[in-house]
Amino acid sequence: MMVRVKANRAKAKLRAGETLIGTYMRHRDAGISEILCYLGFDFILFDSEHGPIAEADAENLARACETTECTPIIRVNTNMPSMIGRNLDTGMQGVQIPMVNTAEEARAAVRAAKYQPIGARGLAAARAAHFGQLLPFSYKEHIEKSNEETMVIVQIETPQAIENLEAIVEVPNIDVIFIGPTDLSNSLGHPGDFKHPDVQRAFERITAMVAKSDKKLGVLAATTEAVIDWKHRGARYIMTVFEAILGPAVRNFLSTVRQA
Ligand code: 3PY
Ligand code: MG
Repeated sequence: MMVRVKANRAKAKLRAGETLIGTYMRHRDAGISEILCYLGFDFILFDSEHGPIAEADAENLARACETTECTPIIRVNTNMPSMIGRNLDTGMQGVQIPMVNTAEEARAAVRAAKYQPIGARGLAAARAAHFGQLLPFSYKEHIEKSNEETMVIVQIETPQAIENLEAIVEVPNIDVIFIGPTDLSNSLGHPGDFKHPDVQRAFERITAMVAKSDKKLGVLAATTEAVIDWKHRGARYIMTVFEAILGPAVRNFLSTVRQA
């Protein structure tokens, strides 16, 4: 049978209670992403919030992930239906939305990412629907499978979001509540100081509230120690940064061979 909407392996693993290890990706080159998929990351978060990735890139980056079962997720720069729909149309299997501060904003993200009857995502025979070329083509099947497989991840990055978190975690059809530690520490007045007691208290509050809900906890963790720490604290969607892994490995390699 022809594969239509691709199964979202990351979503299946999350549902099974497993911990996902993914990487952040700001580069537009599909070859680098393809290599990261072969290396075994569960997902790649393609960034069009802080990186130059646009929709035309997203199509090729989704294709790169289709070489394996690695799940491609796009981080959009605004919580707008046109932005979210256009990016999901490329074949991305999830959308991550920065700075979600209220339950209404969380509901808006879901509405944009899901077709009716859950949401109001615009329908078209886009790349995500194989350009309508896999016959017999069925919008009904595309809608049902996309609604099942598409992940929605909302980022908690401000004190306002923490204040509203009890209501945000109640919003249906969100898979992951994601702590953005950089922006969160910044909005708390301690930019980059993740160890500051105010920041740690905020992390603990979010972690406890997500643990009581049916959502999974996500976070950015850039070092081996931070990934392990967050895994033990209950995070199930951990986004690392491949350059942070590559940097020490390359520096160590160069210093070893130069000294030999
Ligand atoms: C943050 O740390 O602010 C993030 O958005 C993580 O990607
Ligand atoms: Mg952020």
